Amino acid sequence: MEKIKKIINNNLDIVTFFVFVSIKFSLYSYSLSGSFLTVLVVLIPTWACLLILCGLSSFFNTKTRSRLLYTINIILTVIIIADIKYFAYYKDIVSIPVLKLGLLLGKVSSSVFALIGILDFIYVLDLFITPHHYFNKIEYVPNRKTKLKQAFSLLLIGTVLNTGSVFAMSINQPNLLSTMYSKIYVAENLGPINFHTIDSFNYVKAAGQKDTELEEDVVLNIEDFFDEKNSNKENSYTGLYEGSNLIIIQVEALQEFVIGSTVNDVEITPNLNKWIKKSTYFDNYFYQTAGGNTSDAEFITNNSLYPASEGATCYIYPENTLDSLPKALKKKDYYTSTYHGYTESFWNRSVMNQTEGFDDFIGESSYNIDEIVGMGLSDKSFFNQAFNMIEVQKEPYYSLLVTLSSHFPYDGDYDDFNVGEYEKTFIGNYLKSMHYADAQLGMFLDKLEADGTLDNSVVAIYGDHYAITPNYKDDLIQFLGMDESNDLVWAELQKVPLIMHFPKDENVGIHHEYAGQMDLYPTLANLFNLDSEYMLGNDLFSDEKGSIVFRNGSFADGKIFYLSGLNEFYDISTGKKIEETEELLNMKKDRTLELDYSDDILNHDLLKGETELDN
Ligand code: GP9
Ligand code: MN
Repeated sequence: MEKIKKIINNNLDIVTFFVFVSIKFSLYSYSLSGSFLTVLVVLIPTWACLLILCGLSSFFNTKTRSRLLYTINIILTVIIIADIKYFAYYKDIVSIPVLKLGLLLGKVSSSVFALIGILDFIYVLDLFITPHHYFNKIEYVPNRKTKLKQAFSLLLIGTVLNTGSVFAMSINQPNLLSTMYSKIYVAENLGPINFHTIDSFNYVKAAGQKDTELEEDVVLNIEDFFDEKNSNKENSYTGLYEGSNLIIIQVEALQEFVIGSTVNDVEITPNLNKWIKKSTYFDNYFYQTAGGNTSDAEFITNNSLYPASEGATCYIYPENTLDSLPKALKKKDYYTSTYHGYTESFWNRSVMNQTEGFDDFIGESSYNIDEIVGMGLSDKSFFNQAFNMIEVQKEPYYSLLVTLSSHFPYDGDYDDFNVGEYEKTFIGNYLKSMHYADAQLGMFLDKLEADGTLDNSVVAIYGDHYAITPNYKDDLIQFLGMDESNDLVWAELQKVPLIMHFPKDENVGIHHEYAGQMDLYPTLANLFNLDSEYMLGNDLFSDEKGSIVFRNGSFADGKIFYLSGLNEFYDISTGKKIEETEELLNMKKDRTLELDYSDDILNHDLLKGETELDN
């Protein structure tokens, strides 16, 4: 007992620091998650980080060590309070891009500091009541060997524990740490030190690339590429809908195969099927998303650039300058807003939507969360509330709505839809989610039609990405009544529908060209007469034959399909593999060039000031 007391007395600064900062980290985690469970989960990484800090301080003499720990305590307290205040206001965590953007706009400091309240005093209390634990002279002067032993032991235990926690998260949620799709989850489960360290690491990694100058001849090549692409863009659709409103609906996990399909002779998507008959329908439209899933779909659609090859674009390039669809429409005096009934910070939307130039992002906190289906606010309630807001918007407007209820694993409380033998199966649940999403979409479109909005609006509806993961491939093949599946069949199944509805039901028809999400912006740019220049996709109404390149280097043009993972070419009409010819090899080189250009644009922020490429 005496011995323990002595150890505590000799290390009073370390013990005080450890105990109080642990409490602060637990409160931090609770403030973000509202759950006691995460408070337990965060304990190990918290202790681990604090042991590392105590270990590092222990290399110094006791006086310096104490002062160092007190200073670190102050810094951590400031970070914690800033994070919590920012979270209370923006439902997001302070990350470097958030901070830079926030300070730039002069928004963060004023709004966040206005939120500081009496409860925050808890976080600074120990700094006032325990300074003597740090500043009173600690008699203990360990010899060099004891000092080093203590420092190394603390450091070692801390490092092992921390690596274990970070590793466990990377196993449970494979892409989370590289894509950071939910910064809050990382912060509340790994604590503020780990979160800010990982965030800084990701930031420095991306910034390192951005600051390097791109060789002049590459910039010239990119310029030539766009010059060529932008020549002769006009066609009979140019400017047809200039000045109309634009409503884009991105539907969660809507794959093409459900369109027109039935279960027990009942249509899965009766509403979309009905609207397709009154619209232009693209039935060979592929998603082109990568690690950023939904957010990639939003990014590709609004920018016609490829998403990042690794990680999530919205997290790696949130500070880039973009030549986006909302910005181009703003030049024509449009009011631009995006609607999504989920946490604002998810996929870094609160930052990325500003970067893309949307006037407003109507996120979760703007809705009455009166009904939950699946991952959050039900599509039904979402559409109803968004409708009321859209109705009173200043015209002309561009509104992007991103749905949520049909999110994986499709186990929401969807309305009854008899899926017969597929009841309680993954496929069956997915079909129910689609039937539900379709009903809500139908209701929304009917309302827009009834009140005359559709008379002067273009509406585009598409799916964001795959719904059926490869482990359910056989179930899907069986549902579709196909005998066998090969890699081409699977690649061909990665389609999402694109429906474009025009005033007075104009332009009805089905287009079979191969196309993808990158093509929507150039199509709209032509229809609305926008002066956007740096789009890598193609106008869907141009006479050129369709083609699509995927982020992983696969590509297709309606005749051949190249699968980059296998380095194999397929003839789409026969479904058979074909030998690589000189022509195909050249095609491969050409196509991948586009991917490089897109990466160059993002990595070197070439659209900054929209001048660098022009020079
Ligand atoms: C959440 C939603 C889901 O906001 O967009 O994203 P996902 O998991 O599909 O990428
Ligand atoms: Mn999604």
